[in-house]
Amino acid sequence: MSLSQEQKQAYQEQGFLILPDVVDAATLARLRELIADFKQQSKTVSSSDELFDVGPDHTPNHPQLRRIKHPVKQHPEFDALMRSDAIVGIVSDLLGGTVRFDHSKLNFKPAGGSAKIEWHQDWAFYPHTNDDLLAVGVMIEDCTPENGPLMVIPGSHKGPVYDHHLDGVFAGGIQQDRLSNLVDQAVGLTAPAGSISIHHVRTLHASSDNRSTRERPLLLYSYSAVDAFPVFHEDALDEYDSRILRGKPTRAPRCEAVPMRLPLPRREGADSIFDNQSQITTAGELVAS
Ligand SMILES: O=C(O)CCC(=O)C(=O)O
Repeated sequence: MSLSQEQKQAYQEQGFLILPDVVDAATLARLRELIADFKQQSKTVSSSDELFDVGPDHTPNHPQLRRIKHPVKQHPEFDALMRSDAIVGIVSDLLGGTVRFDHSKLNFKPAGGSAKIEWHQDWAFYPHTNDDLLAVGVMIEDCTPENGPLMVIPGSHKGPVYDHHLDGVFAGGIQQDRLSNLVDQAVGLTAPAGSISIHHVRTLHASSDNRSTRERPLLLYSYSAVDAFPVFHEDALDEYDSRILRGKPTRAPRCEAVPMRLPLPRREGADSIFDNQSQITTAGELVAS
C-alpha cells in the first residue's frame, strides 16, 4: 500500500495521518484473541515485569494492565503485522524510502479508569541524528472521543522540542503550563478498528482517561529511516562522562539541524511512561476538538 501525494503532504504539514481499513478483519480477530490470552496471563503477576506493565493497585480481581511490552517479541502475529507490506509500504513513503523497525508496545486504557498520558513528544525519549521517525498506532478497537484516543497538536512537529524534565530529572511529559494555549488546538485521532494513525516523532501528543465502558487497546509500532541513529545509549552515561578530558558533562548535545535534549538523568525506578509521568500535573481533563 502506498500513499497519495495529498496524504504525504498532509503528513508533512500536520505531523499526523489517519488511514482507515489498513488491517483486515481476520487479522484483527486473531489479535483480539491473542490479547485476551495475554490479559488473562497478566492477572497472575503482582507487579510490572518483563512482559507486563501494571498499575500500582493491580490485583487478579482488579486487573490494571497498562501495557504489554515489546509485543513483536511476544508473538509472531504482532511481528508479522509490523513487517506487513500494508504498514511498511506506508511508512516507507513517509520516511523517504528506507525503514528500520525501532520498538513496539501495546497500550491499554481500562474502561472508566485512569490511564491518562500527558503531553509529550516521543523525540524527547529517544533523540536521533535526524527526525525521520514515526509511530504507527493500530486501532484494535474503535477509537472514539470517549475512550481516550490519541490526541495531537497539528503542526507541532515543526515547532520546539519541549523540556520533559522536572527538577532536572527526566519526567517523560510536559508540564501543561509550558504549552500555554497550544493544547486548545488538540485533534483526537478517532477512527474505526482496523484503521491506523501515524504521528511524527516530534508531534505533541497525549491521551485522556477512558470514559467509555469498553477498554481501549492501541498497538504502537515505531519506525525510523535507516540513516537515523540514536544519539545516546542511556546505560553508557557514566562511562561516557568518565571519558571527558577537558570541559564539563552536558545533557544538551550540539546539533545543527534538529533540536534535542537528552532524557537523562532518569527517575530512579521509573520503568515506563506511566511511572515517568507520575510527577506531571495537569489542570484536569485533556480535551480534543
Ligand atoms: O496509549 C496512548 O494513548 C498514548 C501512548 C503514547 O503516547 C506513548 O506510549 O508514547
